[in-house]
Amino acid sequence: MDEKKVMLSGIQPSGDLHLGNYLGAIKNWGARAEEFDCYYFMADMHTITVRQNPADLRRRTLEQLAQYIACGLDPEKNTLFIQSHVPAHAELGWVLNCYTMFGELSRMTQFKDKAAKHKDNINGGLFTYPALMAADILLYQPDYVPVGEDQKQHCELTRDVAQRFNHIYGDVFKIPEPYIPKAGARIMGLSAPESKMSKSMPEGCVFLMEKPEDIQRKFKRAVTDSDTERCVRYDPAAKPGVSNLMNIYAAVTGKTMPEIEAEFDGQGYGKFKPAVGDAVIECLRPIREEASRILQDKAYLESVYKAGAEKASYVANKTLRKVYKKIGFVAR
Ligand code: ATP
Ligand code: LTN
Repeated sequence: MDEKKVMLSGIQPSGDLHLGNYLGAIKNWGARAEEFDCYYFMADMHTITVRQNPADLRRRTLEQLAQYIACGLDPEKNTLFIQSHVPAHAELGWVLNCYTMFGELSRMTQFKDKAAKHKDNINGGLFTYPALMAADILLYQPDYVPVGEDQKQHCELTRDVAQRFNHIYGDVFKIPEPYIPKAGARIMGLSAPESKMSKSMPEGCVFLMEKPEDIQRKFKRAVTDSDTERCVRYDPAAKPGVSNLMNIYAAVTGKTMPEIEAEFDGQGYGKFKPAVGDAVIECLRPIREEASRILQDKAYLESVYKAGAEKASYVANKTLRKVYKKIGFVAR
């Protein structure tokens, strides 16, 4: 059997996926399965470090799973599961809490940011979250953990905790490397092209499940630039709004910048903006339809996350048994 390198990533079901997430990241994930043995899980246990509405959390967890499948993560080729369905995460999470230092946790910038944002709910879980994340990762002995900038510090801590543990008990954990994915398109907000498209600015953000007419409305209202030229030309410094729309158009149609400039030569923005809207609608249509179909097929969705949890549990329990033995717990 060929030994593929293992890759693992967790995704918090705390918001709806948008065009920036898709073009910048998810679009490229399907192809990874050819090279790596990939695990992806919905990090529902992490999500409750911030207060959630239970119905929304349940809906988002399933919606997000359906959307990932619709975006090309094939459940036959990837292990897709829900974190809380694999109890080993909570179990190793507790153990690693006892090998993670108060000082280390105090230095995490995400804790400081979230504590400042949710002053009325600075709970223990928010503080010890990196120990659970270390458990998420180390259970699967992955070679790589794909992460964005904001999670690098947690990955470093994971490596430190794993090394500390290995130093005491011998080689139990593989030390994972952060994996910096090839940069996808960086998509800026339609209403404010100087900042990245983000769900915190919903007016300039196109969600994957949004209705075509709502998407078109957002594109028609997209901020273009106040220069007098009013032509479709790629120049991110002088024309950030138009260049962002061109980036989006290029990403969804595969056209090059000169091709796009030629296509809209002499036409101003009135034709260009709805054309980008139409192209995005057509790109997202199959994803939205497939995600809706999957969501309605409850039996299928259940079969995916059950099979995923079963496969994940097998791998995770093997590591957990080893850890329990090393630290002196009596075998069950
Ligand atoms: P936000 O909260 O700002 O909407 P997010 O929290 O949904 O963003 P992250 O969890 O930070 O997104 O990131 C998920 C993935 O999507 C990351 O790989 C990140 O690089 C990518 N991503 C997020 N927003 C964009 C964007 N506007 N353009 C390109 N890639 C993006
Ligand atoms: N903390 C991450 C989500 C996450 C994760 C993980 C990512 C939880 N466990 C394990 C990679 C590996 C976040 O907030 N984006």
